[in-house]
Amino acid sequence: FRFLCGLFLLTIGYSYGQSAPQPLVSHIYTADPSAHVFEGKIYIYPSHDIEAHVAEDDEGGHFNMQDYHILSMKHIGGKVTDHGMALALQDIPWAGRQLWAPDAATKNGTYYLYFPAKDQDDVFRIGVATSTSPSGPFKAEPKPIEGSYSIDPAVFTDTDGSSYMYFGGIWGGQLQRWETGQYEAGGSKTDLENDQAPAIAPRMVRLTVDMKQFAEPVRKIVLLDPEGRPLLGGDHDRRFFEGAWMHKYQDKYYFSYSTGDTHLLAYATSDSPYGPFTYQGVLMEPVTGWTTHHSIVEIKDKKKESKWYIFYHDVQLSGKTHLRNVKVRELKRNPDGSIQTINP
Ligand code: FUB
Repeated sequence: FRFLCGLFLLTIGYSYGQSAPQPLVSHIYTADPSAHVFEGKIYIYPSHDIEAHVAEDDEGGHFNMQDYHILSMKHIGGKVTDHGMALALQDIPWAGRQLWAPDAATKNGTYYLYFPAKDQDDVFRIGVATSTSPSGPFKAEPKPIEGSYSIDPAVFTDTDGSSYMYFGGIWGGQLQRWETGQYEAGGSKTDLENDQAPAIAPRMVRLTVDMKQFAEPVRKIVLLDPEGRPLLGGDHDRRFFEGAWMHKYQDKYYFSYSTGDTHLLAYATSDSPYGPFTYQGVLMEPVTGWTTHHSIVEIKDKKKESKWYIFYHDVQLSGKTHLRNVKVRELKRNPDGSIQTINP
């Protein structure tokens, strides 16, 4: 009996120590969390997943989201507030359907929500909406950002105040249709049919001072393997698929992303926000569900001690790929700055 009790307590203790992160909210489905610390609070800008009864396909038609809700919490593990609808599809003059993964930024007291949506021609564009509060509501600009295309904007503001947008996603995110700089319905076949060609590149661009337009031509991001060769189209474990994020740690730029059909979160580093970036490894193994998407943010606790966290999603609540729930957990590094791989 004593042995069994001991075993029981040991098991409880073990489970507690290893306790897996739980969904941050369960009253709505949320995904693609972009987290930021604004005004001393943690704000999360997620997609708001819904059951739209659209059949699953490779174009992601089943991700038919209609609005955005913003979440906040005072500290990690604290109560999560849902600030309600911050922006709805019907209030975006140019948008037709599918509000996908957003991000946010701030400058001079204005908050900017960046979001992808398909326009009236069913082509993904990236829009921007503004608010005086990090929790919204946000008012969309009448047109998408000029020259924008594809999905998953991630806006990074560097220590010198310059802001950059990293974006793109292949297949349903349509990036393969922009290889020539113009939209081509057929698009590049590199990802599935041309293994030896350099993989389709994610994109980046500096933003204008008013944060609402691109300040320069969009650039392709060069992703290299550790030997200095471009990652190839057939290298599905390492090549970019979607879900870009940028953070800076000890003067290095960390570009992280999803590998899509191999379901990994990978990262590459550079000395410049423009790259080229050298592949470093996997930061998170596959979660449940087809998609994987994250953000990485530094958060100081009450004692002003800083830790890094990864916000991500899985499908714990629904078991369905298009009905996801956001989570958070600590991101740990090795002394050389490399990121320890998380097995979720
Ligand atoms: O939420 C729709 C899409 O799924 C996102 O834009 C991708 O990053 C993937 O998470």
